[in-house]
Amino acid sequence: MRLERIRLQLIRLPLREPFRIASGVTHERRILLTRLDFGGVEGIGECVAGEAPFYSAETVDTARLVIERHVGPALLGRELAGPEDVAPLLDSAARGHAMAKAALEMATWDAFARAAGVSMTDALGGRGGSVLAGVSLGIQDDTAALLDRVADYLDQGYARIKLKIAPGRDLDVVAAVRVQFPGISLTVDANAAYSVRDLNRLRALDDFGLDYIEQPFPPDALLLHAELQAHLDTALCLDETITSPERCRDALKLGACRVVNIKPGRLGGYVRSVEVHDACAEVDVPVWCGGMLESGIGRAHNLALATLPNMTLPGDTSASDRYWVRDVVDPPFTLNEDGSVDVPTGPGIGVTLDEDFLHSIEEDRLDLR
Ligand code: OSB
Ligand code: MG
Repeated sequence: MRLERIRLQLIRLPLREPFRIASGVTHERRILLTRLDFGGVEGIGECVAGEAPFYSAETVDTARLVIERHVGPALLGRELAGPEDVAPLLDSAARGHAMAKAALEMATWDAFARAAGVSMTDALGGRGGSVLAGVSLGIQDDTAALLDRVADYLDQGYARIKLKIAPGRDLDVVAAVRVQFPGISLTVDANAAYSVRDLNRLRALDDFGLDYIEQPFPPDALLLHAELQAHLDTALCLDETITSPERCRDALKLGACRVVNIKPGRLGGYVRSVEVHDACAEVDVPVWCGGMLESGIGRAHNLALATLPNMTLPGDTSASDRYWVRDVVDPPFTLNEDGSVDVPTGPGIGVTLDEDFLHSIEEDRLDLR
C-alpha cells in the first residue's frame, strides 16, 4: 500500500484529575493523533509524548515537528510491502524520537490489519480475549485520601495497584497501603528519582512484598540497577531505561532487572516492542504493557500488544474512566469484574472514533502529502 496523506490531528483532553509522578505533573493531555490515508484505508495512531519532557526528551511539540520535517517525508508516497518496512525507513530519517516514529509505525500496522480484515491482535499473533489490568496512582499529598483511592480501585476489580513514589514519599506511604491491604498485588514506580545515595531507602522497600520496584535510577544507570538488583529480593522492573531491544538485552545480561515494562511509544512501535518481548521471553523475564495516559486509541494499540504470550503481568491498561470523563472512542473501555479489559476484535485496533467529540476538542490539524 502507498501512503498518500498523514493527518496530524492535535486534540486537548482534560484528565479527570492531575497525575503526579516523581519527575512532573500532568493536568491535561494535548494528544497528537496520526491518521494515515493509504488510498482509502485509514490507519490511526496516537503519539504518547507529553506536554513537557520529564519522562523522556520528547514532547508533543517535538514529535509534531519531527514528523512534519523528517520522518513523515521519509514515509509519504512510499509503496510499503508491509508494516515491517516502516521502522527502518524512519530510522534512516532521524535518530531517536521514538514516540514520533511509533505514532506512524503503529498507525501503519492498523491500516494493514484493516485492509486485511484482521484484528491488530491477530496481526501480532496474540491470543485475544481480555487482558488483566492494573492501575497506576499518582503521588498524593494526603495518605488517607490515597488509601480511599486504593480501596475504590480494588472494589472496581483492578488486578494490581502501582504507587508512584519519590525519595521521602515512599516508605511511609507503601507501609500504610500494605498494612491496610496485606494481600494485594502491589508495586511502586520511582520514575528515575533515586540516586546511589538512596541505597538504604531502596533496600528498605524489600520488606513490603512488592511484585517489583519500577525504575528507581536514571535511564542510563544500567550498572547501578544491576548492583541494586543483586542486593534485593524484590524484582526490579525497568521502564525509562528500555529504549531499544539492544538496551534491553544489555539490561538482561547485566541482571539489571527481573521484569520489563514495554511501552511501544518508548520503543518506536510494535516491531521493536515484540523484539523486546521475545528477548525477555527467551530468558524467562516476564513483561507487561505500560501506559502513558493514552486516549482510547493508544489504549487499543496497547491492549493488542498486551495479548502476547509473555505479557504475564497486569498492565497499565486501565479502563477509560480511570483517566477521562469522556473518551474519544465509542464505546469506551470498561473494566470487567475479574479485573480484565476486553481486547477489541474488529479490524485493526477495532475501535470506533467519536468524530464529533474529536472535532470539538481539536486544537490544530496539519495534512502532509
Ligand atoms: O512511568 O509508567 C510510567 C504515566 C506517564 C508517564 C510515565 C508513566 C505513567 C504511568 C501511567 O504510570 C500509566 C497509565 O497510563 O495508566
Ligand atoms: Mg514507569
